[in-house]
Amino acid sequence: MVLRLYANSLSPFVRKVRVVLYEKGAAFDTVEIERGAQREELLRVNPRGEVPALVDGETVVNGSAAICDYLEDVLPEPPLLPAAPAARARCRALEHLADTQTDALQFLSFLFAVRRPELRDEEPGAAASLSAAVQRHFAALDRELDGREWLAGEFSRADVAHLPHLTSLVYLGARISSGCGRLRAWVDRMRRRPSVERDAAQAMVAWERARGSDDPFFRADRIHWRGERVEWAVRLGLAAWLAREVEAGRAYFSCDIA
Ligand SMILES: N[C@@H](CCC(=O)N[C@@H](CS)C(=O)NCC(=O)O)C(=O)O
Repeated sequence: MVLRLYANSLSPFVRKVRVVLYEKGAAFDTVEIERGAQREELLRVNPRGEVPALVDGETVVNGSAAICDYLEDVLPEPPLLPAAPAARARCRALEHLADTQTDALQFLSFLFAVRRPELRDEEPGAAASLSAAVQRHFAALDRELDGREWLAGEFSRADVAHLPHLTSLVYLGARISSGCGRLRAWVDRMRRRPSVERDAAQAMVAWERARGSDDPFFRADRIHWRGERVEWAVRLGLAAWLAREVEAGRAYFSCDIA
């Protein structure tokens, strides 16, 4: 049975799952959801309207962490979760950090740089606070790498989950300072992995396609908010702005329960 991945190559969560699939040498095909018009097709698989979604015969798995857990069960080699309980717990915690806080910082940076560039002038204080928060986050990740080559000791999902967010932040102009030498070296090590190289090339092609599209999946006039993304917007002083976005129908929230 060939696995089927519902994807958009710009999504860091899709990229996490795809790198895991490459690392495991899995056979899979991809349904690239890259036009807004394909949203209905995606909703039939994932009622949250989010990528990634994985279909394996009759089984549908949604959410990148659940998908990676499933892949770990059906394709245990090579393992991407450490075997020792302490390292395993650390790996899961760091993957969660990537999926929540690191994602939110990347999402808001993308908002300021690409989707709502006018915000840089309208909310200069928020833009500056965001840059400072990104630098603090880089420093925190650098500390996590103290005495370790990989975030959870051995190469694992904690590394895979962080990389797409971090390379996006760097692409958007965030600089990993020389004071964060361990993080810089980790990014270089990650980028040299064939799985990561292959995925990054696909993301760049998707980025060029999305920029030229008249109906991109990630639309500037209908932005997907949730959890820590909202929390960070509020922390940065964007609560009133976000309330106006909701009122104008430009903010979209996923829902598990109708
Ligand atoms: N918790 C989910 C998050 C997935 C997610 O947020 N996907 C975003 C792309 S990064 C999405 O599909 N958003 C729908 C939209 O923007 O319309 C996971 O880990 O897979």
